Amino acid sequence: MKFYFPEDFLWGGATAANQMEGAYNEDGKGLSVQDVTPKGGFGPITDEPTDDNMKLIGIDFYHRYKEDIKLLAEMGFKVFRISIAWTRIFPLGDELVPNEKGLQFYDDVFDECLKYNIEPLVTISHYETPLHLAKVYDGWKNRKMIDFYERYVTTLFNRYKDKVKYWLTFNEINSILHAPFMSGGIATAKEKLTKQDLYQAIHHELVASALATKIAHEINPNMKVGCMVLAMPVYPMTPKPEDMMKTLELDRSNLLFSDVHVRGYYPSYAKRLFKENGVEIQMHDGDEELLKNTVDFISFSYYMSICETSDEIKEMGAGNIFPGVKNPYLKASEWGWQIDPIGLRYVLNTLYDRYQKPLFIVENGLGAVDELIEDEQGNKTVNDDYRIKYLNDHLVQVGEAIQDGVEVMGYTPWGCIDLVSASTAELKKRYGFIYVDRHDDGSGTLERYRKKSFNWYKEVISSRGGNL
Ligand code: BGP
Repeated sequence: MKFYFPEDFLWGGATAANQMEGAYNEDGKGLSVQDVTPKGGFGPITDEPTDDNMKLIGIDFYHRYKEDIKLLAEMGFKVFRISIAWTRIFPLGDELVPNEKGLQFYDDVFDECLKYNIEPLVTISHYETPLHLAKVYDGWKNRKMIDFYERYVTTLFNRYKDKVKYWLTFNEINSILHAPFMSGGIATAKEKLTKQDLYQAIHHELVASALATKIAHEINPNMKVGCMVLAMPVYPMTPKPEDMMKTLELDRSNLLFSDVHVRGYYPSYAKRLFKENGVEIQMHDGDEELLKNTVDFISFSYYMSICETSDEIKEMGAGNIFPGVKNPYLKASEWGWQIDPIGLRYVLNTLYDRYQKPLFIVENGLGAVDELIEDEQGNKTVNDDYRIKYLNDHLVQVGEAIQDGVEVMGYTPWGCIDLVSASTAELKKRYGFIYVDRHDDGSGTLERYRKKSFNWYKEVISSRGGNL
């Protein structure tokens, strides 16, 4: 591609605390919903942490962050997306005084990033609701969560106002539709959760997100706050008008979240969606006013696209958090996620057409099984050409979208260093440029090794995508 990405393009990678930090009970950290879901976001819940939960040790980033950030700096990272574990700051979630050791840990991590001129991009809540809030309050179903979140974000913004410029309020906020416990700390079983309770919980999160944006801007007007949505373009299976309409409806069930974040009010189509599902949002005085605190940018994850049909479904495909009808024109990853680089250009264009706001691709990547081998010089590495191809093809489409006129702030592929999978809770499914020697049976040295893609990405960054 004869094209250079903008000089100020934020190249980097993305991670989340619960999938990499480990140290689940160190320095005053409380338990989060992740500590009792050893089989991943959709698996059964245990009474307390069990040894088979890979997230309890993760990749031990808590103790190895200096070594890891140094490697990311070597690749030329301009930005590093991490999340803060809510339970390091407020171990239970509803107490008044934060845990100083937890706050200090992130100070140290941010200082380490800034040492290499890497901007931290911080997700405030990434599938890590304090377990106490899930058990006692039923998570975001309860309006009290807005107060706990407000205290949490105010603590973060005050503490890190001079270190962190970019913030995301909730990871993949629309995932609550499909994974209410992992995403929203809602302990009520999914099957028993009424649409009324679900959309009320969503309303609480949307108000909390707007409140966070307001507080951030008051504390430091230079801080930029974004929403974070799981983006999955939906294509009609055929040009049948019925398919087109169903596609629009499925799309809107997700767009509702960005619509409220960007426009500052519920879209007109929500009326019918709520009516047909027997939903009546309980608004408090001031909610509508609060929602007007709209985000500075829109961030999203992109892994795949899906289809929709009005006919009987022939074949469903697997998917990121929610599955979709299979597209016969696409190949899939080993986990059945359909690979669609052009879909990324499509989603960038449609979101930009809709909102005219800067977009940030904060997740993208290929989950794959990697094999550690020794190269001719005797160095351990992984020949991950499949990953290079996936990322290269997607970045070409980002370049196309920029040339289409879309304002793209940056690109942080998921799991830039191997970490535990959110859906399967395994380390078998890897995304990184850096291999971590840890395996699902608990074995491994936790040593880090540069994969082939490490050098490829380093070159992409230094050439500003000129060689894609
Ligand atoms: C997104 C989550 C991440 C991450 C990613 C890959 O939904 O925001 O936390 O894990 O998907 O998914 P998985 O780990 O299931 O392969």
